[in-house]
Amino acid sequence: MALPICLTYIAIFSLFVICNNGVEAFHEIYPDLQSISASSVSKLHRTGYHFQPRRNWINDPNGPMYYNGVYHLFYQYNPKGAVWGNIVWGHAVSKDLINWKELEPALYPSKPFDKYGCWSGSATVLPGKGPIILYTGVIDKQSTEVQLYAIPENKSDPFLTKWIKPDAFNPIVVADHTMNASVFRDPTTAWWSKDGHWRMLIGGKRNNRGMAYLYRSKDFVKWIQAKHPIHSAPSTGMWECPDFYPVSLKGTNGLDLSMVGNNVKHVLKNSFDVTRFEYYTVGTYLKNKDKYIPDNTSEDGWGGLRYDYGNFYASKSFFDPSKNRRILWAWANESDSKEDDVKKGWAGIQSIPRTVWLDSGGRQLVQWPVQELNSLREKQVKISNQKLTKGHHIEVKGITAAQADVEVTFSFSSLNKAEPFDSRWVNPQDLCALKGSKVQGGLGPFGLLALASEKLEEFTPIFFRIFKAPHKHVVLMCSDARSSSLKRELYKPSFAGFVDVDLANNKKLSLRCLIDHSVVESFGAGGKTNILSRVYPTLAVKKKAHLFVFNNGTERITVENLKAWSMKSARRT
Ligand code: DQQ
Repeated sequence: MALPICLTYIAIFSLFVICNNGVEAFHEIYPDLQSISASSVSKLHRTGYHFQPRRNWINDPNGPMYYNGVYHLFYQYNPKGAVWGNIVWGHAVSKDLINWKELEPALYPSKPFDKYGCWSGSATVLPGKGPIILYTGVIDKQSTEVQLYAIPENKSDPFLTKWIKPDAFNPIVVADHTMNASVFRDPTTAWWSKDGHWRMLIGGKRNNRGMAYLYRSKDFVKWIQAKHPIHSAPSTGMWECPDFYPVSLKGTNGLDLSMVGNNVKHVLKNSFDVTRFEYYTVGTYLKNKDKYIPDNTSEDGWGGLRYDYGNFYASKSFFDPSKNRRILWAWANESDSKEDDVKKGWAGIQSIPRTVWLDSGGRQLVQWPVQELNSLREKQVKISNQKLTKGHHIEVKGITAAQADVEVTFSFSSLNKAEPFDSRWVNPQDLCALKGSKVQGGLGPFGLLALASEKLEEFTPIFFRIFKAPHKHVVLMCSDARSSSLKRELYKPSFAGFVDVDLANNKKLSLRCLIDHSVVESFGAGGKTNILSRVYPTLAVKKKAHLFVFNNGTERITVENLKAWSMKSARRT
């Protein structure tokens, strides 16, 4: 992918440029709005089954964990308003990752070392000892960040409602004189090694080099910085919310963080503060050297792999020992304007928790909504073997199209009509903007029109388009918000990613879309390329929302099998 334009400008002109990708992932500071709570909360675009608190602002998922039969989700939360500020750790618990009970905030500024905010962090369950939270505290207005620990007041409380920040040893890590303490945050879950040490990472930057600093401890409270960061990369800016974990080369099971061995690779993900998109690599953890070396199968930087090519930031994963899986969460940030966030009294949601594993090719990850989500499926409709010629769309009738789950497999008999691929098309998002769903093609565009109004004044197309490059086919997947709403003051990007599939042997592409009022969360080719879009339709709302399948390419497409379900709302207490 090309360097974002704003970065190029910085490099060339050394100017200060605000690199805003348009999303509210930047949690800009609006002092006058931070503590204004809406008198009522607008329900119109609130989600039915994606997690969001009852009101106000939410951002990063924090410290997700499974402990004593209960899933815990903490999250960055403003208890007083619908913009970022007054940050505490909101807390919700669940038995199934879908139905949630909201509790009082677990961490809130109460000590000199977190007076200006309890920022992101992680939880580690210590065998025989229970969970410990590591998080970032902000100690002053200059945003000096220190790392802190907190423990449950009562480990037998099934919901771990109250947390204590012991004065002894806190802060457990502070930036040394060579570091910039205002870009030093977001400790990871710690892993244990046979040399008797716990290890964890903290995100940062040196000059413009993104850093994942490594720390070691024998007792979890006295931490020593390793000589080198576990990994760093030039020109990537501040690395927020690092996540580092093992993945199995065999099968889809997740692994506990401390797992090493022959059939294990590692993943390092960082959230790049400059554009608020995140990137990961698959690689090798040299534990004796305390180093992580990314494989050369993908770029280590701006052209790298992404979990999701849409509104998806500050993600965090955890190992679920009850089902031997690794689960990934992220903040699905806003595309609505801050004025409307304030009016509606809320902003931000969480993605659906996704199971994540290494693809059999070993080059990339695969993600899929946790199986528990299927418990919300109710009325089902099906379409089988339906031919779609150029310019046709067919309505999927009989479900609640504003709150639905759709799985579809498309097939085609030939690749001959694929359009030529221009090697200058390195940025999928630009290509999607150029070749949107209305631009007629050869093989594609075909896919779904979600949250569509009856006469298609509004719709969010999620679709594939296939190109022919000299030695391979290039598959583009788009989730294009440009026509999603008649409302103007919205962020409406043409999110897109390429899909690494071999179509020569299997002329099929599958798509799953989770549609939930103001979110369309899509999984292409079984979860190889994923895109979450936040959209705010004005006509295609509630019962007035429709769902269509479409083809706008000259090659005839077959909807081999489509299943769509109305989704019940998740229980929120
Ligand atoms: N959000 C937190 C920080 C983190 C950022 C503050 C990422 O700890 O770096 O709310 O969105």
